[in-house]
Parts: sequence; C-alpha cells; structure tokens
Amino acid sequence: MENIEFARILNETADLMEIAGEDGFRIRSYRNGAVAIEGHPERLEDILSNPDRKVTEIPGIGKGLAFVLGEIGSRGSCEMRDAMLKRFPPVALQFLHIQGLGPKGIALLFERFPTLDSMDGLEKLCREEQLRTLPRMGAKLEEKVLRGIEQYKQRTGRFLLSVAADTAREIEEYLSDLDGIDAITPAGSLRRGKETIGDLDMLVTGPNAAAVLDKVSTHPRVREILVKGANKTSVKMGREGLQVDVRALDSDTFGAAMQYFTGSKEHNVALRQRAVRMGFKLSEYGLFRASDDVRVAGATEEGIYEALGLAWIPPELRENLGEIEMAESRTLPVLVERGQIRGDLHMHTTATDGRATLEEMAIAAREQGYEYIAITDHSKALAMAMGLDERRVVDFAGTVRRINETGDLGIRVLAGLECDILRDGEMDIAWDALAELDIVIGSVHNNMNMEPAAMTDRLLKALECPWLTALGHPTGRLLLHRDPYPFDFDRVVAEAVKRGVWMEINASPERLDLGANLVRTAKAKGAKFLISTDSHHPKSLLNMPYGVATARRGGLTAADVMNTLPVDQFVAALRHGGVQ
Ligand code: DGT
Ligand code: CA
Ligand code: CA
Ligand code: ZN
Repeated sequence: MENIEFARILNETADLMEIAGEDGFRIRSYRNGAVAIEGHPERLEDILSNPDRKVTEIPGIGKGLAFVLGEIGSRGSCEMRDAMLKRFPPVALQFLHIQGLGPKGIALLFERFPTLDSMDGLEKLCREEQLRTLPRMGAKLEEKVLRGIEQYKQRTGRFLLSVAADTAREIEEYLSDLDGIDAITPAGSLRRGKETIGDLDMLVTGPNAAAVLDKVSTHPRVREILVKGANKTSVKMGREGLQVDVRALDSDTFGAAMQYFTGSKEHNVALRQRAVRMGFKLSEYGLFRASDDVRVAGATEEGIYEALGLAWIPPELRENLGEIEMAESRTLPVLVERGQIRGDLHMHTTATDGRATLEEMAIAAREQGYEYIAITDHSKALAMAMGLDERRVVDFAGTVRRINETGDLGIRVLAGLECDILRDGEMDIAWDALAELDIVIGSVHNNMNMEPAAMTDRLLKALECPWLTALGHPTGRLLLHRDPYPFDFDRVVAEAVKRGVWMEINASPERLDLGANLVRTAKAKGAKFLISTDSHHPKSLLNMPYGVATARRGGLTAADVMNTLPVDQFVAALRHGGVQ
C-alpha cells in the first residue's frame, strides 16, 4: 500500500468521525497524520515491515497514530473506522463527496431517516421534498444536492490522470525484469493526457509478450481478475479498483494497435471514414487496401498516418477537433514540451501552508533543470494557511533580493505571492506592497458560490490591479470533486488579454485548471499562459508534465507559454519588468 492510500484511509476515518460528532482534537490528529504520511518521502510500508524501525520516527506521528497505521497496514482498516462504519452505512462516505452536504448535515439525515442507506435513497428524499423538513435545510439545498448527485454519478468510476500514470509506471516496473519484451506502452486516454481516466490501456510487444499477461495478474495490488485471455488480461487494481487492460501484440501490428487503442474513439471514427474514402480499411491490425486486402501500413503509427496523407498527430490532439484537417494541410501546431519549460511560477513554502522551505524548494527545482522559480505563498485572507500580510510581503521581497545577490542557490528566485481575490474583486494585499513583488498570481479561494454575473464582475475587478501577473487556477475546479465556478469566461479572458494578464494552467493533478477546452478558447482570444505546479511539497514539482499535457491538448506551442522563456526574457516580459 502506498503512503497516499494510508493518508486516504486516515482522512476518510476523520470524515466519518466528523459525521459522528467526535471530539475535534482527535479528528484533527487523524487529519494531521494524513498530511504527515502523504508528505513523507519513505514508504510507510517499508517502515512497518522493518522490526528495527518505528513509525513514530516520522515527524508528526505519535504513538496513538502509529498504532492506527499499523492496523491499516495489516488489514486495510482501523478500529475507529470499523466503529464508525458500524454506526453509519458505507454510503456515508459517498455522501461526503456530494457538494452541498457536510458532515453535520449527513449526521442529521441519518438521525432523521434511519433507513437511508443509498445514493438513490438520498435522491428520492430530495425529489419528495423531504430534506426541507430538517433544520437549516430548504428547497435550494434539495436542488443543490440533486445536482451534486448527478455530478457524483458522472465522475465515479473515473480516476485522476496522476493515479493512472503512477499505476502505469508501477506496472512497467513490475514487468521490467521479464526477458523478451520490446515495449510496454500506455495507450488510451492516458497517452492522450486526458485530465481523468476511465481505465488504463497498456500495450506490450516482443517475442515474450504473452508472459506479461500471466505476470500482470500476479501483481500484489491486483484485486480482481476480469479477463485472462490469449491476447489480453484485464484486472482491477487497488482499493479504488482502477481497471487495467493489458494487450500483447505482434511487433508488425504494434503501430496499428497503438493508433487504435490510443483513440479517441471520435478521432478513430473520423480516421476510418477517411481511410474508406481513400479505398482502404483501417483496423487495429493495420491499414489494408480494400480491393485486395494487401496491408500497406501497420508497424508504425507514422506509417499509417502517412499512407492516409496525414502528418503524424500528437496523441493529445486526437479528439476530432480539427486535427485531421490540420494534419492534412501540414499546419499542426508544434506543441510545447516539458523540456522547454524553464521555470515553475507557483509554489508554497513553510511560510504558509507548504511543507518545505524556500531553499528546499529552490534546490528541488534546480534538480528539475529549471532556471527560475517564483515562491508564491498565500495572502492573509487564508488565515488557516497563515497567509502573508503587507509587512511580511515586503520583508519577503527583501529576503528574496538578498538570496539572489548571493547566487548561492544556483537558480533565480522570483518574489511572488498567490494573492486572494476577495469577494468584491479587491486584492487581499495593498497595491503598494504588491508593487514590491516580481509576480502576483491572483486566485479565488473563498466565496465560490456566487452568481455567474457577480463572479464575472469579481474577476474583471481583479484584473484592474496593475500588479497582477496571472489568474491562478482560473475556474476553481477540483477534478472529480468540485465543478468550476460559472462566470463569463470569454469576457474575462478578453479583458485579461487587453491588460496583459496571463492565464495559469495549474498542473496539480487535482486541478488541471485551466482545462484543455478553455485553454483552446483562451488561446483563440490571444491569451498567454503560465504552466505551474502550485507545489506545497518538493515532490509535487514533478507534476509539471500533467500541466504540459493539458497545454498540449489545448494546442499550445512554446510561444504561448511564458515560462518557456529564458530567465532574462521572462523577467522582461513581466508587466513591470520585475522589481530586481
Ligand atoms: P477512458 O478509458 O474512458 O478514459 O477513455 P479511452 O479513450 O481510454 O477509452 P477506452 O479505454 O474505452 O478505449 C481505448 C481506446 O480504444 C479508445 O480511445 C479508442 C479505442 N476504442 C475503444 N472502443 C472503440 C470503438 O468502439 N470504436 C473505435 N473506433 N475505437 C474504440
Ligand atoms: Ca482507457
Ligand atoms: Ca480500456
Ligand atoms: Zn490557490
């Protein structure tokens, strides 16, 4: 079990304790434990299985939690969680993911409707206007919960891109000691870099490919074997049950299979129609002449696209959104690549809610090969995160200037701030303090449930601040969890372009905000972009490829992405040339 799964179980237990109205101190200790485990660089499982080690060596883990973690490690649950699940039906955990319902509301529901034990049951209560019979609940909440249930149904069964990518890497590693394997490659939506993944499609080729199909089913995290056939094994992995389809292929059909199983379905349908019009048949085995079934391509993807009169199309663009036409006219954009990114401009430190110091973040960023970073801690509106006030902002800018003068870190540090955009669109920090900074990312973190017109006004107002560099995670969505707040995106982008404010593509896999479609819209309006990880931990700097994939899906080239610029040009491109 990975650390992140330990953390998830602790958080889940804390959620259940909240429904039960348990003591706040105990709940917090579970939550803090989750943060500590998730951020710990070593695998908890390795510590647990080593008799010479103690879990209490991990900072933030006391004796009580160490015992709980031992229980989770040995049987996937703990006494507290079991006790909670005896009091509430398992669906309580799902209810926690419905927007509009909090732990207190859920507790009230179970108290009032003791037979409630399913999502359908909750839906029925809303439709029959029963929720409004409870204190502080009304017709509006019923509507909201119904919408929440709808969204919940849409997103269940899908996984974050990062979860699928980690699983793909895990499987590749697990199989890597087999001989006679030429390639193990992800296809499907993972290869297209889609923000969420339904199931993971892996293709294997080589003389010994069939052996892979056996070995996959013995992976320790396999929970269920769905199919074990001659060419394909399908399994469900881990507690969350991510489905993995592994197919073994002959190397002479590998290109055709890659093309087919990469999709998207819409892209494939359009491509097959084109093949038919040109007198071919396209399948996962190759491209065949219709007249005599002679195969004309199939070993490589390039060969197939070429035979169809097309340039090879990057997987991220294969959504039938005009890419086939561009491939025909040889006008596909040269998409931005991870290797072209020279700086990461959104990250947090221990000064607010980050887990590492400025120096630690800078060193980790240097190891990523970056020339520059911006430290962008929170502003004071986020009191829980100990956000910076004006005085700390100014002090921080001075500190950064001194650090850069020494040059000791071997990377240029820009003084930044993730400044809250308040309810009325004002900046959380006075302009004269913002003026001391190189970079200001303006973000909405509170009061997200505004009417679209009010949210539009709020963002337009924020754009008036002359020190604003970029809008951070511009729609506020949390994938599989919270929808974007609605506003007039076109108007806000147009105004941002006019004022020279850039759009962030937040690379955190929980956000990927802007998403690919809005990236496309914004580019069409002339927007410029920053791709940043919003890291709260050095490890999260590794999330950059997810942001780059989103940018690529939106059709961005290096010229669209400001942090592909060398440091001097980047600083010069800042609206006020930076302060240093
Ligand atoms: P997902 O798993 O929902 O995130 O999305 P995909 O795109 O990975 O979809 P999946 O796993 O159902 O299928 C993988 C690829 O296989 C898909 O992108 C295209 C191809 N494929 C699957 N079913 C069909 C089909 O009925 N027609 C065509 N043309 N291609 C298909
Ligand atoms: Ca798939
Ligand atoms: Ca599949
Ligand atoms: Zn933020």
